[in-house]
Amino acid sequence: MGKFTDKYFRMNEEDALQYAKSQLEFFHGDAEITCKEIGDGNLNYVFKIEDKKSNKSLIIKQAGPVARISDEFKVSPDRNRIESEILELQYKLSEGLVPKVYKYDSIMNCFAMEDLSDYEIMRTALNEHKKFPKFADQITTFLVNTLLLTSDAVINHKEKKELVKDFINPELCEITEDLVYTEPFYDCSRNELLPETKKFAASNLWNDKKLLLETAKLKFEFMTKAQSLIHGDLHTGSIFVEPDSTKVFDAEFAFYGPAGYDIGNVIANLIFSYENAEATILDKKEKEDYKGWLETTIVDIIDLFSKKFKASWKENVTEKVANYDGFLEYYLGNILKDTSAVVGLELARRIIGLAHVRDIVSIKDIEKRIRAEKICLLSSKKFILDRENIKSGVNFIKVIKDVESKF
Ligand code: SR1
Ligand code: MG
Repeated sequence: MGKFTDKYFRMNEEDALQYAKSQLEFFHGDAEITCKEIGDGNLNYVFKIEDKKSNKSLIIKQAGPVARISDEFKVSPDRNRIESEILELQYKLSEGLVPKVYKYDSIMNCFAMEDLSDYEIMRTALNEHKKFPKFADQITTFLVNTLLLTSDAVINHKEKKELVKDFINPELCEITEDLVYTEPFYDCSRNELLPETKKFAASNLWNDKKLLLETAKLKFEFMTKAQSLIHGDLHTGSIFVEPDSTKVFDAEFAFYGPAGYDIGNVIANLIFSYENAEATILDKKEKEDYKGWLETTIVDIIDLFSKKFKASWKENVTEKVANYDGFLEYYLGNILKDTSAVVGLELARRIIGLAHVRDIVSIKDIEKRIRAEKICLLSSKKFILDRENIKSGVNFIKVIKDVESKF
């Protein structure tokens, strides 16, 4: 029985190094490889294995039986299979806008993939106020291809149901159902928020019965709307960027859910960068310039998504009734409505709930941080309640600008 072929155990750096040597046909026999654990996410362990001699490197990602952030979350290591399989599928659908997977190992619950160390995590880069002019174009190609081409409008319905089965992901979905759709909307003991923000959340969100009813409807839609094979956690910490290139990773929350969930996550996390820029860039011109780029990016993502979605629909739809007059507009309109709602949910949960974002918590000036948090919370409410009317890029950005002008 081999060390890695018998029974699962959680690897340390030395184990991962041995694993790469003995289980992966990637490095030459004379390679001098090193290993470093570089994971900083909430759930997994990520090892970078490098051979300085040949300059070759790869990443091994291993899932543990509980979340890294807290033992409270018991999460099946099967998420590692889900992630490696969806990355392979998305690689084909999106023409390489995700890292290449080399091997999945169902015993060690790990997979080896392309090392993207030349890239930066997008959240970190945005908080350093860097611009990525091609991002809107690249991410909308990823979104349209992965969301439309996995839907009933395009693929055979029996094949689609097989995919629904393969990507059933109850534990990770439960995390989202709790952390995104439930806990931010009451005084939950797991929430973590500043006392002043808590008062604001209580009077503006927790006491608003109309808002609570909408969040209940949205939670049930998330649980029941098997529309597209979604990434499920598409925030800017799940995206690698280079000046000219974008790669989406960390897809372990993938399942068949509402398409708007992914688009909404991208937009909400750009709004966090926008509020980071508002609070931390002191020079007026520089601030206007950077916020201007983020505005354009948000507007372009919504409008380019709609444009590319319509074009791909005309080219790829196979379902007869989907071609009836008016159906495309109805279908896309619903995705945009869901997008707006998810922008609202993500804005609230990252301020109130357990999992925060560095864009906001790194704002050192406490008054500015509280202002940013209040802007996110009031905008959250608008994105949820007015979702029926928020359909174009300009509509999305107007919500933020209107709320910002009140503070
Ligand atoms: C327990 S996991 C907390 C959060 O981290 C992940 O990236 C997801 O966003 C999840 O909600
Ligand atoms: Mg993640």
